[in-house]
Amino acid sequence: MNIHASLVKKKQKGQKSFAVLIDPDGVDVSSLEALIELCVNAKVDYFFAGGSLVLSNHFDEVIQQIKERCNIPVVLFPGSPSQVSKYADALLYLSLISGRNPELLIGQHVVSAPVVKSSGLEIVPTGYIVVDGGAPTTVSYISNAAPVPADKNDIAVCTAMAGEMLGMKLIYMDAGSGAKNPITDTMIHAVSKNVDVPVIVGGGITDAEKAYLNCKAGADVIVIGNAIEKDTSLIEEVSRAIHAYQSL
Ligand code: 1GP
Repeated sequence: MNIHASLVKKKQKGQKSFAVLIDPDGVDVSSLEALIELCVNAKVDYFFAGGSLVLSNHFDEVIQQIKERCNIPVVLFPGSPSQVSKYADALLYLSLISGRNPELLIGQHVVSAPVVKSSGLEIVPTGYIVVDGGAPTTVSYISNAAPVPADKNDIAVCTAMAGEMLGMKLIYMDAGSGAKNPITDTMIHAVSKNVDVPVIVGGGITDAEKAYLNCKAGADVIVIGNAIEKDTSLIEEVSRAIHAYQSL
């Protein structure tokens, strides 16, 4: 299955997707089975896997466990080149286009290119736009790059447009893991109406209503990590809200 093609097809049909973010470092391998079952029952569309820090070495193991237990595609959302696992289905090949740190725009890509290419994964070039979430997040600290100010919709729009014209196949707008303020609906709307590629939105989303409103504003994929780690009952509610949305 081609992940990018499926996202484009869903966008054409106005269907929205729900991605549950698993930080292989944050997840307890023994509790993974229950989490996977909840996601399967709730019809979660994708697992995203990755994190800003590498605190353990069970990245491959977590991906393998997911693949063995369900058919939900696993998409790598790597915080560093070490988070490449051949067991996943696809890799978001992120370039931090909102920042001016050459390492995250192209440097790390050069260093890891042979490994990424030989992984056999579907590689999806993704313009990664970090938006100020109201307090420093791990991604804003680690990236050593200023995020887009939360109220500067025009900067986010121009960044996304430039990313699309450079050939990026997805735009990922992220307020950062556990962001105090998620990205505003007005910014999501402004970006999504100015690019044709699917738009992924994440960072600080904690309830079904916000997920639904983000879809209404133009997000094609909603990503939630932290809130689910705290309360897994959200999976069902959020999934229902996202899938209930069907644009005209
Ligand atoms: C972070 O977009 C993701 O990169 C998800 O953020 O953990 O806050 O849901 P949360």
